[in-house]
Amino acid sequence: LSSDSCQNPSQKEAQASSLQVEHEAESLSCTVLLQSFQTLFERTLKEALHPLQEKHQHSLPASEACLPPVFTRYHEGLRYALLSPGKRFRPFIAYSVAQALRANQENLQWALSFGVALESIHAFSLAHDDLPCMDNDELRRGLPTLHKQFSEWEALLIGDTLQTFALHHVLHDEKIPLGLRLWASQCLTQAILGPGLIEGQYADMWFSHHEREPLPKSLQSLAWIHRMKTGAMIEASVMLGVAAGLWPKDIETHPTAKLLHQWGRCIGLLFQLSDDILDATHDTHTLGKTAGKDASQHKWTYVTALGLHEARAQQTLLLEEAQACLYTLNHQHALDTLDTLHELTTFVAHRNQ
Ligand code: GRG
Repeated sequence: LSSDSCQNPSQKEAQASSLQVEHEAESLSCTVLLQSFQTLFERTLKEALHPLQEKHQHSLPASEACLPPVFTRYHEGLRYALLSPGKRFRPFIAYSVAQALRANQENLQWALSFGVALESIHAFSLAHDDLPCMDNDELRRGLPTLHKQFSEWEALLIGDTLQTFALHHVLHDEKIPLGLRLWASQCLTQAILGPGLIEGQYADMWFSHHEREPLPKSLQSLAWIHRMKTGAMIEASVMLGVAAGLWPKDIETHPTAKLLHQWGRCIGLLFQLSDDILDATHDTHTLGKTAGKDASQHKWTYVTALGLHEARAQQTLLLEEAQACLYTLNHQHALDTLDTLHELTTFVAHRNQ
């Protein structure tokens, strides 16, 4: 019997509401940290695109006067996709993990550079996910989606660019040790191909196109799709933060890295589970993207499969599992710099956009 069962209902209620207050305070504190990170990161992200633009300017023969305006529009598209106001959550995870591992200023710069790559892959995935042949969405981050603002073929090519640019950025960052650049590139390709982002999206699309067929849909398969489609990039964000913080230690075998990876798995799944709940409970204006799409597009999500109540129960279980990883890191591995990661965990579960 858990100690819980010895409590009377009013004790339980009081405990639940004090936990809620604690969660709200942690979420709020994470929101403040995230905002100050965004200010720092926005400059890095803008600067990262410069070499790409310069490459085109310098490679064009002076006689080709008709080409510069073409590429001006292409670069506008890249900026629109990459710099539109997202939460920058994946770069924030990488940076916060590196900070929790007491990374110095140089290592934190590496984490920022990995953040550019993470955000670029993320922007590619959003641009392609919004296309008419996929989720067919018109609103993203409170703005017209990339293909609405530009066109379908432009959104496709800009998405392609952003995916390759992510790896280009990491591989060419000479401030990062070469071995770490290679490790980071492998980590990113694994998040995409792992199986990862693309297979997760493929399975998700398959089920939304075959919703009438009697397919064996277990909760385990749903968790797998969520883990691949959304979780893989969040796990990669954690591991890139670990690499920036621990390099040149062996990341594959380091006990702290293993526990942080486990935490990353939990928050990755939690992020998508919260997204399922937000889609069903919040309006389009708050989300900055079309609400209620999972039900209207027959998506297979925790909410459509289990109902809102059970989805919330699963959310609580995952939140506890994620926090348990951090407690172990703190108590068994004497890592005492985990406040932000605790706050970040609660934020993932209780975010409202
Ligand atoms: C097209 C290969 C390919 C993959 C698409 C990203 C994705 C896979 C699908 C998007 C569908 C979706 C909304 C999934 C929910 C989780 C998620 C990735 C939400 C968007 O991420 P946020 O909340 O967005 O971090 P911002 O705008 O803040 O960057």
